[in-house]
Amino acid sequence: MNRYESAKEIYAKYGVDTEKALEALKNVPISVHCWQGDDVVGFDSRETLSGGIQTTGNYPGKANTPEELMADLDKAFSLIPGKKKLNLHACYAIGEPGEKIDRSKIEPRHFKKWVDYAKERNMGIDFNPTFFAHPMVKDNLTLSSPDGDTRNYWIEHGKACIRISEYFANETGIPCVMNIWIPDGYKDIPADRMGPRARFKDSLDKILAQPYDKKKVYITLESKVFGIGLESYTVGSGEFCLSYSNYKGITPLMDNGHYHPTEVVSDKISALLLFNEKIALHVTRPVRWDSDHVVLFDDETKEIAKEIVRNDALDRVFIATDYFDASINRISAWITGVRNVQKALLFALLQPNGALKKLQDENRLTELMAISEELKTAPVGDVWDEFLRRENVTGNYIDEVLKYEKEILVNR
Ligand code: RNT
Ligand code: ZN
Repeated sequence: MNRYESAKEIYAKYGVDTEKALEALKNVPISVHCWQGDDVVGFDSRETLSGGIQTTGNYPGKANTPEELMADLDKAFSLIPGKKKLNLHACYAIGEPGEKIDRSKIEPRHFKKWVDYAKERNMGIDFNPTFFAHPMVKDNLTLSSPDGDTRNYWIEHGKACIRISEYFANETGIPCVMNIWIPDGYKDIPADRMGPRARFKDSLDKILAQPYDKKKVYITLESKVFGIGLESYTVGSGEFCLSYSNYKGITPLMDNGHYHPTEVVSDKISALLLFNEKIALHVTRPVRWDSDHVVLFDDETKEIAKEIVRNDALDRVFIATDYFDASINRISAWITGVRNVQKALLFALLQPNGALKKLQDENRLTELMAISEELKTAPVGDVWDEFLRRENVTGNYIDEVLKYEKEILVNR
């Protein structure tokens, strides 16, 4: 008997059907963030990263051109099983040679090459306006700035991004998730907390006045607790963003690096699912702070996956990765992180979720603990290997990545 057949039998004893789990996993799209490939630089303004986020490390081989980033994404995608979506930021606009791209006036044509790329690979595209690393960010503020010209510039950017998101959906035939995150905040204690939030609210209202097809574009709003250099006050806080999403009927997005260190997103998912048709996630790994480390197969990632699976919400949660590590091979970073999200989902799909719920409801908590612990060492790895085999993807990706590094990356 091979290892998969043996794992299948072991899981069957718990009442879990591994075939069903594999079938479900292969249909879950993971939106892969393009910005791991070039340390969140992009191709338009090419300013150093700002907005309270930072990449650290200078591992060789980062992508400098659209062609390089596409090639690197291809390498990563070839080593990631399952369904993928491409997650782009507006700063990855591609202009004509010599063209100076104005973010408030970006157009679908600036993303034509990305559309061709996605179509050739049968992928959908998700999108993000880029409200950072740009000369029009004034005093760390964008949509909440007291300066009307600054606000208007970024409102126009937001509206342009909705039009581009709709273009992505039309071209690929797959809905586009457009996520709004702004860095706005203050390093030190502000005198007015309401003013910036009121202006942010008004700016968002103006962006959302752009007509769009709600079946094609899902607009999400991402909250945050603090940024580097913006420690005391964040305009788009948890309460602001969740309230705003509900007020306008858009989708809340939770990034698991954006909460106080002992607060967990896994506990928030059920609450949001009760009040939102869809929710969105940025899966990352915060180490002591919002450090955006590569996602591992760790407890919180598994717990997030369990909450999605056991609440039967695989088609209600938009799952995207969001991290940027410049200290290791960036292609390996992509593969490791995305695979771990998928592996966590598989782990969750291999739990006897109904039976475990029943134990809780019958207050048989001793058994619940014992079985849950046993399941941690059940042969999930053998089922994962079977998934890779069926998807025609090698388990040992590091050899391929290092070969690519030697042949391509170090020569950049
Ligand atoms: C920043 C947010 C945001 C960014 C990306 C690049 O803290 O997490 O999602 O990481 O938009
Ligand atoms: Zn994020």
